[in-house]
Amino acid sequence: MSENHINYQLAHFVASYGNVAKIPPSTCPEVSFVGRSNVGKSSIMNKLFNRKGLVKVSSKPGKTANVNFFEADGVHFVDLPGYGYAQRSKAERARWGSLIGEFFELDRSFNLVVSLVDIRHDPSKLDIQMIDYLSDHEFPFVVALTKADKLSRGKQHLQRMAISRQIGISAGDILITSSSTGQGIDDLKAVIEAHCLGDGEETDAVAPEDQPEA
Ligand SMILES: Nc1nc2c(ncn2[C@@H]2O[C@H](COP(=O)(O)OP(=O)(O)O)[C@@H](O)[C@H]2O)c(=O)[nH]1
Ligand SMILES: [Mg+2]
Repeated sequence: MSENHINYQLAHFVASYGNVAKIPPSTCPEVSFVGRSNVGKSSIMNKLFNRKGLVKVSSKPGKTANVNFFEADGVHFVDLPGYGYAQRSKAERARWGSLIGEFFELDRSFNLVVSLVDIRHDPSKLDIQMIDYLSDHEFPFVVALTKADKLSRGKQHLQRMAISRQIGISAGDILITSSSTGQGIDDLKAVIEAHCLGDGEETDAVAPEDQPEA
């Protein structure tokens, strides 16, 4: 990994876990992807990696029930199971809840969580809950609206404003993306790189030498 860029060409599958307790401790920066089933998580990861079939894309929602780890150039990309698929049984929903809950309770390198929301619809109750959870627990996260190619440019910006109000995140902090056209993918890469590369210190953190003497 160079100082400023992740070489996504190096992307490869690492491992799949159905049980959070089996996930080994973080060994590098991690970017995880959350969102409802079918929102476009796998597609956006493939677009980042520029590899069509690396992350399985399903036309049938609700297929990813595992936590899947990919690696590119010393950064882990984590495909988390999707939520909110209506046809799911109560037991499957409960399994999702404990899997995601346990994952975010792990002591890991949560450099960035990418929270995906379909640009065409109002955020669901579960989208709002997910974003509130990330925000309340102070995870570094970015909201990326998916499938922007389905709307005109004008509608995209109107939807971003509407969604911004509903989730309580300023519109300027919400990315507009499309895995079909590549719109917003470079912006997403820039956010990922800002959170994963460099010396690992937050830009607004007080460096040890700047701290007042005790
Ligand atoms: N038009 C359009 N379709 C998309 C886009 N991203 C994903 N899809 C489609 O949405 C469906 C679900 O995508 P997938 O990546 O598997 O969603 P996941 O369940 O969140 O991983 C598939 O049929 C994709 O082809 C996009 O940016 N534009
Ligand atoms: Mg998927």
